[in-house]
Amino acid sequence: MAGVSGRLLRYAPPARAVDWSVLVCVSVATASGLYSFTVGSPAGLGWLPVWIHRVVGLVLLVLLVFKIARVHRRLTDPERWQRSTALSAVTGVVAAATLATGIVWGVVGLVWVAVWPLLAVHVGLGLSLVPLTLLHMWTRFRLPRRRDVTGRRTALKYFGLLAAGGIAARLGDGLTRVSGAPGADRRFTGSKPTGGSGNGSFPVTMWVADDPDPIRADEYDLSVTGLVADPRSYGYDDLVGDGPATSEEALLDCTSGWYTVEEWGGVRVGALLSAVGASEAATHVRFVSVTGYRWSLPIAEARGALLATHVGGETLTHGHGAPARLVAPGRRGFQWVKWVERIEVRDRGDPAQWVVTLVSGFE
Ligand SMILES: Nc1nc2c(c(=O)[nH]1)N[C@H]1C(S)=C(S)[C@@H](COP(=O)(O)O)O[C@H]1N2
Ligand SMILES: [Mo]
Repeated sequence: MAGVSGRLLRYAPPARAVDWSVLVCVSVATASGLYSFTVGSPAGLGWLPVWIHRVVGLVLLVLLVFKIARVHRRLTDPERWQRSTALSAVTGVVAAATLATGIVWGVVGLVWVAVWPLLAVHVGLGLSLVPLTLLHMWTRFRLPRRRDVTGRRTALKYFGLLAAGGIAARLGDGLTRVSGAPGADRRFTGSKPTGGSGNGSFPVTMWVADDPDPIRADEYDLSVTGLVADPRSYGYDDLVGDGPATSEEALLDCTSGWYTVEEWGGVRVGALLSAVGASEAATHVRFVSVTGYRWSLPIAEARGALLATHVGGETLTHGHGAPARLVAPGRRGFQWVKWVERIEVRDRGDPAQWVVTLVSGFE
């Protein structure tokens, strides 16, 4: 082992540079991972955050190998244990598990670990890695010195690291595609198809804590209010009549790592807004669930969205948001508000929605 780690370390940047690079990579990976949750379409630079996330993850893998090559004797030799060693070991294990779940996620099809999709496990591990890394650095704090970050050899090593990360990401892509591994049909977001159509073909997914009682169709009341000439409320039969007025194929992509393409039936939100006479001053439309969960869309986008009562020709089940849920093509699943009871026409966006979706269902 000593020989192997010695040889490996010849390619490593200086020790402190590796340590600080780990912190930078963990930060960039966390930011790009979280940011990628908000991206629904690869257009523009939509593909970029996920791509950065994968490259940084692979760089982190190499840094971690360098790091273990350097410190493994401190971990395996009881005489060298310090008070901070346990924390260091836990941080290392969580880092390895985060990388492993991320890589397995990329290569293998949709996998569940008990009730959690593997990607959710990866996200949980990754988020706990942030405080662990900070604490770990705190217990062993060393400022980087000038000679750790300058010099041609160090620059070359860094360039090599980044290039290796980019090439590994590319190679991994190519290999999964050529080998026909189940992971090959992922979207640019990383999400995998669930297959089939209708209520039974995709998982019932709550973002955090929502769990309302089923809403009876004959007690359902949808209000359309706000900056409108003529606020109205609709019963289930007003919305559906003899069947859904419109239908549209749209792709639901959940941040827990799956997607499904379904034929959604319902009412065009634009039709509802015309019926109430939305004001010229309106800029946004907010969709509010019985649980308080809510999301806003710019009004032009909202007009094209669907308030869906049906999926794959079937009446929506309670779990999927019956009597009616938002279908917002091009948006990520968490924005597709279920159990919608209020549509509010407004003249501003709603930054608080980012917090509300995390805490709704707790009261
Ligand atoms: N009110 C409410 N709407 C919600 C959620 C929720 O927890 N509460 N979960 C969202 C998430 S994270 C996703 S991916 C989709 C999932 O829809 P499904 O349960 O029909 O698969 O609904 C979204 N709408
Ligand atoms: Mo989701």
